[in-house]
Amino acid sequence: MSATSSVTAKSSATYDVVVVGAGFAGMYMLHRLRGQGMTARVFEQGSGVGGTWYWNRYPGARCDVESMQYSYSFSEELQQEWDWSERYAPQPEILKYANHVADRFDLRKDIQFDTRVESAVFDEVTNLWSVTTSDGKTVTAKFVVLATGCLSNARMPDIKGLDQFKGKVYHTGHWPHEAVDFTGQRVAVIGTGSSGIQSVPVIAEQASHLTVFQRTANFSIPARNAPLTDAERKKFRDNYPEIRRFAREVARNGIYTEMPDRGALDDGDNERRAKYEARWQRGGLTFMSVYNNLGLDKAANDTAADFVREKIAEIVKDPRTARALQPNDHPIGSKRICIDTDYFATFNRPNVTLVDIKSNPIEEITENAVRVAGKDYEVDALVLATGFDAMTGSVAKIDMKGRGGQTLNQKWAAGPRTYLGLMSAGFPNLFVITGPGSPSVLSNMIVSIEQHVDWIADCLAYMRERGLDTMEASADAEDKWVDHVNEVAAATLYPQANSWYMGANVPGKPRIFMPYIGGVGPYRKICDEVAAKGYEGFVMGAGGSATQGRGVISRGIVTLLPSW
Ligand code: NA7
Repeated sequence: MSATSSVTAKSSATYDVVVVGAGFAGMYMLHRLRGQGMTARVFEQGSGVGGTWYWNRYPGARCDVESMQYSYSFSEELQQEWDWSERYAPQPEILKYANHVADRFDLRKDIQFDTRVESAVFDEVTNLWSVTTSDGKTVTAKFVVLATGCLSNARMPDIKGLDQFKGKVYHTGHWPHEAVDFTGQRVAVIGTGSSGIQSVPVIAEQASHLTVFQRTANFSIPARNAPLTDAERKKFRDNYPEIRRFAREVARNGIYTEMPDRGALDDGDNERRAKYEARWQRGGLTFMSVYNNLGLDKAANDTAADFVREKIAEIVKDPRTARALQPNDHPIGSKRICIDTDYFATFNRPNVTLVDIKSNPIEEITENAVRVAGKDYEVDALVLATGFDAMTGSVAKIDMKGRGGQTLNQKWAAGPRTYLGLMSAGFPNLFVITGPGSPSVLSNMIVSIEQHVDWIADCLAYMRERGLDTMEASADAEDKWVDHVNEVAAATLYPQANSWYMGANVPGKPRIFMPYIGGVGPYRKICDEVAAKGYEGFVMGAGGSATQGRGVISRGIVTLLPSW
């Protein structure tokens, strides 16, 4: 692959690769491509790097994976030198880290900010993609990599009257860059997913009154966030080789932690309770890995769910509010579990009210109030913590045309279809980072991002060495992979929840379990084996002739079930 041109002044520049998005995936992809001597252009809608962490600036926004693990591992110097201040990094610090990485690896010169990719069309004669951007220009590229993120398309709720509200309206996923001060204001938060649960305690401290509108009660575990000491940082740094290896190859979710060797019903009541209590005190996502069958066996899952429901009842003083906050319509963990700082205790404050909108949905938003069951809750500001059109939303906004003029939206009308979450048949030379069909949002995203970027970069090097210029998923391999993804999901409790994993939060979106739940370690092994077998299941070509990678993907991986 020659560096055909890296001219930026012309509107018809040709690159080896166009990367869409400058979040953690796009930045590392650019770094790897440059390292291989390829020309690349990154288009980013925001005015800065960071992706999800650029947009999600709401009060209390933090990562739910510990900072020492939610960080790049590709540079030893970077991971040794960067000082995370807290166990869970707050959003401003993650954004500072993203900017530091951009500076340190001199990434900005190949990133065009404030530019949306509007369309990408594959030319079957030249085997090039034409990529048109919001500044009206078109560039061509041999490859396109979608690094568009999984939680990047904030979803406005379809609530009657929203547009007539006279006060300020904020969406957690699209928060203003200037400081927002709710002091003395009456505030409504609509939505109690992770963003609502993180922002409610912080907003409650400022607002004169906060009303939380809850459609679905959510399970949340205390974060037990705290400043990191030098000794804690050193412990990670000294052991990074093993911690990173474990997260990549062994862990189900890309997080270094103990692997449970028994199920919840293998222990007696007292022992089980003691284990849950210990994890509750420790705090964080690893609550779900006390046992190896909480995601698989409803009776086992109920023991963990009951424990958390009891905790909520202990914390929340008003029994009616406590009951309303206890989730009872989905297994614990089947919606992404939240971690919080004082969320449930916030409902003991005199200035906080919970309104259950499950039984009585919001009727209307008026000029100054949210109306439920005929009652007006007057507010000065609305915070919509209503989530994202996850995993496919940002891809769907780009008009992608592959072979025969078929659009990706047409192909994915009944749900996303990919081979390994990396490519979709009929769309040659188009890669997706952490796409549907890969572990993605079920994992520590940075572990999954690095794996995909490395796989794609190695694949491009392989093609260059052999003079190959096209690659795409075969329809057969894709069908088998989609079946496998569904088969593995169906063996778990996950599809029982109306979650964004299922697309269930977006009216009209097909109900498909989108991420691959077979585990980060087993998934990596599959991807590596596919590459080792000459990119088995992919069709590669040079100058119009095509060859198919050997054989078809192996089946029976369903035995590699997750143990969260
Ligand atoms: P989530 O987890 O999708 O949460 C969105 C919340 O908003 C959830 O409680 C929804 O209730 C609620 N919602 C959505 N639409 C409406 C309408 N129309 N009316 C009332 N309530 C509504 O998004 P987050 O931003 O909190 O978190 C996303 C991920 O980011 C999270 O999992 C972490 O991985 C980080 P529902 O549950 O659909 O009944």
